[in-house]
Amino acid sequence: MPHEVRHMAVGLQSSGKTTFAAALWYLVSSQQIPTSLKIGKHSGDHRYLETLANRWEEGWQVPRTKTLQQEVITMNLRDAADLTDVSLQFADLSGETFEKAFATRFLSRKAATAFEDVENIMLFVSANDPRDDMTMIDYAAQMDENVNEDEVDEEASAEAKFDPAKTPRQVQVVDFLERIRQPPLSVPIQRVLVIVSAWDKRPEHNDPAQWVKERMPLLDQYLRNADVKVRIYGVSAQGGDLPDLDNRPEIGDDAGHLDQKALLSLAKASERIQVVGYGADQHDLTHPVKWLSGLEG
Ligand SMILES: Nc1nc2c(ncn2[C@@H]2O[C@H](COP(=O)(O)OP(=O)(O)O)[C@@H](O)[C@H]2O)c(=O)[nH]1
Ligand SMILES: [Mg+2]
Repeated sequence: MPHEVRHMAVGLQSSGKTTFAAALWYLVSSQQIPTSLKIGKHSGDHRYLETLANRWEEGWQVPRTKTLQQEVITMNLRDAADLTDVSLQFADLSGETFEKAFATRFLSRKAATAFEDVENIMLFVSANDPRDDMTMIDYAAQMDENVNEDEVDEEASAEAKFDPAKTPRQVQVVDFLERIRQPPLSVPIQRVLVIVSAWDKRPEHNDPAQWVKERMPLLDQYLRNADVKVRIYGVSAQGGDLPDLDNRPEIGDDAGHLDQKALLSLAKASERIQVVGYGADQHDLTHPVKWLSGLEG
């Protein structure tokens, strides 16, 4: 009997989820190169995924305009040998619902329902994000010139209101993971798959686990002690920097075009994809998903 496992892919805005979904859909539907998991049973409406995959194939960023965005993406994959169906859902953590939940400790029933029957979590963070967990004092210590104490506006900082959106990303992400594992949601997570996206922006060392340790030490500590199985992959789903079709740069302005030409010149678009970690084939985005599904030895 085939059985089904359900995963939820989560991450703050711009952490690379939609691009991953577009590249994954292209990869499994084009079947240009062998993959660990195959395209799954047909269910639901795939038009949105097809739009994304077409945009991706043509060498543009995935659509970011509101009218071209869908809140939740679902796709089905399949492990042929095991007869296991894998259902993968993608959801944005920021935006109204989750940002509010972080500050108010209140989550809407609709948002909570999305996590029913979810087994494992795929968490996106981006190697392209600048650090956001420093304060002015941290910065001052890094600057060559000393900051004049008199110039620090004590009153302004005392009056500043708490803005949940300014909470460092790793704090929001750790809080989110812990919150869904605890009652009342009590999602019985056994595996967490961390995808460090935009891995083409990686540091010299090419070690995704090391990147998390250096750049998101709180998340790193949490995962080490959370009593879940963890894997950290580096993924470049785009292969490099691409322009945005809905916000096209002026003709002659080369910014944003940087890697488009080189990426489009590859014979198979699937070969733009780069996956790093745990012996995954270079372009096999399904390798981490197979592990998340408990289908790897
Ligand atoms: N350089 C590079 N940029 C990427 C990659 N994947 C995504 N991005 C960029 O990161 C930004 C956010 O990606 P998106 O998939 O929309 O993130 P989402 O909000 O989590 O769905 C976009 O500007 C993408 O073009 C990648 O592999 N390499
Ligand atoms: Mg998105």
